[in-house]
Amino acid sequence: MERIDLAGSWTLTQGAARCGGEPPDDAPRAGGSLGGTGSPGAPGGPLPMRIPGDTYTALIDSGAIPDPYYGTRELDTLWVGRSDWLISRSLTVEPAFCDGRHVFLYADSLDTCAEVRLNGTAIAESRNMFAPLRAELGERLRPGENRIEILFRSAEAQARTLRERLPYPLPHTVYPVQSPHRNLLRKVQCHGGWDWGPCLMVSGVYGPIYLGSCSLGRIEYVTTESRRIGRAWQLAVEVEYFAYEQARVPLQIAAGGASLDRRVEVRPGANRLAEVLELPDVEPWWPAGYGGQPLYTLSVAVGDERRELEIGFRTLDLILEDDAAGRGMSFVVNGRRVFCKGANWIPTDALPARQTVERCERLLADAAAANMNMLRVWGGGQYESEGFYRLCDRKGILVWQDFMFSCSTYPAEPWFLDTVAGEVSHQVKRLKHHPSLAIWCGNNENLGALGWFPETRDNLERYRRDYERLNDEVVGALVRELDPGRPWWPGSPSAGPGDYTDNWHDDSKGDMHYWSVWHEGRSFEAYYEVVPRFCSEFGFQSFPSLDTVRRYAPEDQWNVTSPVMEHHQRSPRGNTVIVETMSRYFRLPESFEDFLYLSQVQQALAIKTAVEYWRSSRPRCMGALYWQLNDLWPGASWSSIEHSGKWKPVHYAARRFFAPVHVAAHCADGQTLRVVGLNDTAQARPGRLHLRLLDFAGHARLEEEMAVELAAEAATPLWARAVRDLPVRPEEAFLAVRFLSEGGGKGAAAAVAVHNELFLVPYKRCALPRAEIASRISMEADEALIELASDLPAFFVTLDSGAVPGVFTDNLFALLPGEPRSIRFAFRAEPAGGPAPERSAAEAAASGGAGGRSAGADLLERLAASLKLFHLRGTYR
Ligand code: BMA
Repeated sequence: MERIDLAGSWTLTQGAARCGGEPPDDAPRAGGSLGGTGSPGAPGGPLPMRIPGDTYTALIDSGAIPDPYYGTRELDTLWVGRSDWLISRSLTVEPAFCDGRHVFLYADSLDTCAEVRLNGTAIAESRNMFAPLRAELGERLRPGENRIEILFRSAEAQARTLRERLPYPLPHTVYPVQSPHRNLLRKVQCHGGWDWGPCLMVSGVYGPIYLGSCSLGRIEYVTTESRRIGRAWQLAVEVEYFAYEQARVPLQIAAGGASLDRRVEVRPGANRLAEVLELPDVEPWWPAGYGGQPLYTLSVAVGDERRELEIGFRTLDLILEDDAAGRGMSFVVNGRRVFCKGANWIPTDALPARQTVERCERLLADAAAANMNMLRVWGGGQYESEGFYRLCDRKGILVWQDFMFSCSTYPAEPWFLDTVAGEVSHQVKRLKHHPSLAIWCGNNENLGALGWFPETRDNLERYRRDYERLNDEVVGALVRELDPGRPWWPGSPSAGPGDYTDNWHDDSKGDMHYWSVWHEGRSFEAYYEVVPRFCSEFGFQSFPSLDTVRRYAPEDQWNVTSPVMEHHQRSPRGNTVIVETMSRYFRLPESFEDFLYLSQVQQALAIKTAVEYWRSSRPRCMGALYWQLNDLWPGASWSSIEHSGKWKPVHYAARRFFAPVHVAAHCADGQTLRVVGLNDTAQARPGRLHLRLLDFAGHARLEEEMAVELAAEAATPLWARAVRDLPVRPEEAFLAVRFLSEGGGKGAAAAVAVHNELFLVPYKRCALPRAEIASRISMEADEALIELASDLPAFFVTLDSGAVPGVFTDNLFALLPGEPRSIRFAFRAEPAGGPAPERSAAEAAASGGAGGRSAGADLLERLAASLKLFHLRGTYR
């Protein structure tokens, strides 16, 4: 096949003018300091636009609208989503491209209500951004100059029209800034606003777009299924080949040292060419922490058409087993039960043009660095790019893949079911070969949503039937048909296939979304009241660090209840919950920056409490995915990584509480202190456990050291003591846990050194002394070395590098007298594609190079100038 790639420069025109519509009522106004930049209004003439790309980004790049992430400017740009937009370009076609050949247009991710014209003639329409468009062009493509145009009708306007045609209302969750009836569109649901994101109703093209020319036909999909037979593997390969004519063509398939070469008969239309290869000698693929990720190239050729895929070999089963507590839920890979540890993934940016490969790769590397082995691609976002899944394959990150439906009712009429069927079959065929893809899941919280709205509660049977039609009879049925070897899960949360009970508060079976801490305002101790079989969502919000706040709020807004800070908080009770929790556990800070920091400490404590307790309950609990890994704009949210890429303290904590070998401590019943060894590896870990009850002057009031063994793939109770038997009052001391295990042995395990602390009462009740922390910073190789020592116990010690991007070797730790710590800081550039940070000229100069000196000295100077150190205090004066 030959291609003319249509990526690159196009022009963008506001569609209203072109289509004879009226300009929108709320076209941009000139704004004040927080709002618009004083831009003159809707763009007059055509503007340049990069494809792949989106309308908002093109308008921002041309200066026609301000960056919507700053201040409250988002509100000044809502008109963009209410307009129609036309993109166009010319292209030159050589005669040989068309002569005697079959020509077509392919466009992936047309967002969303798109009409395509070639040389003024309508050639295709698309209404679903999750299914590609393939249009045969025939004579309409001519040698020489051609013009292609795509008109994007306002998705919001289309949704309103669809709403008017519905026989009965289809309610969806409502967010502070939102686009109504988004559930009627096959468009990324969170484009229309969410409880952590803006409403930016973008349109554009986000995937490949090209003209293809072929002599006989084209490969549309290559899918695989592998089966283990003893030590060998059987690889079933299916090639979907679209032929224009009947013919006999050569078919070649090769993978892992096996190959076949034969001639096959194809007929006009779609052909399924199915073959099986036997591979005697391939290494299995494992999730991270369980083994390597060997990948093999599969090459397929039909006629002169070729396709290559990277594939891996593993068995994966979802085991649902009845037991004393109900029914277990665990993933078993190559025969080993995997405790799934990770987070929920949302799109990397609200503006698709800013979703760069570099940012995706950085986030996945950071997930792996925090010992995650599973990410859930959440149903209110998008099926991710090919690069995302390929990286998950390479890093050993299992993917829990939702279909893109979330928190709403959805239509069950034929027009909707048809388009969803096309979407599901495309996505399944596109992604099925990835070894990282662990499970298909119908939707996010749609079953629960049946109980959220007066309309659904009053007519539950009707909406339940609609749910079943869409979710089970279309999505589920197609998954079972097209990918029978992979687990299908009806929704998240769910009690399991065929069970329509709401699983929100049931920890006996299925996956659970445990939101009582946060949405119901319960304390962290509520995590001890449940042992989910698999917790696919639980979370706690924090504010981002000051450097991120600076990127959206001017200094006169640096107070959490200021208009801009509230605008960047989309969870309706969000700030109230953060403040209430703070008053429950801590003495209140006085400065804005301490407030941001303490919000991050309590977020880390919440997630740590849950994960350590649930891991301690293995094998009853076999998965914990917190809400949420990343942010798509800067603001308050449940993320563990800020929009800029900076790790929040909870991400450092995750690296410890998700570590394959860890030691947890809790006092779940309020009476007994327990220490539990957590070991997900296949080898038992012997080591020395050192427990101390230290008072706040740093003196040991109880000290015990013992040899212990952490059993393989298990939680091992190591020590317990009744609180009433402790030699101190609970508010006078804290427990310091140290576990050391030497490396070596079978499988050459690495040495492990765990440190963990537990307070016995809320922090605010303890008389924390004023610790003095001495620090020294120097350069060692290309990293900064920060040496820290404290005269008294200091808690939740956190280093913040300000605007200097990079990662510390540890953070959010206790610093005890006589136990200095050396922390290293690895500098790294922010990945390409983020928004231009709003900073003052002086700050920009400080984050740029000073010139004339060694790069190391320059980096060190920048870090030393921005570095801040936080820790918990009894008083902030
Ligand atoms: C969930 C998710 C999201 C939401 C989050 C925080 O239940 O599925 O829809 O953003 O909680 O409220």
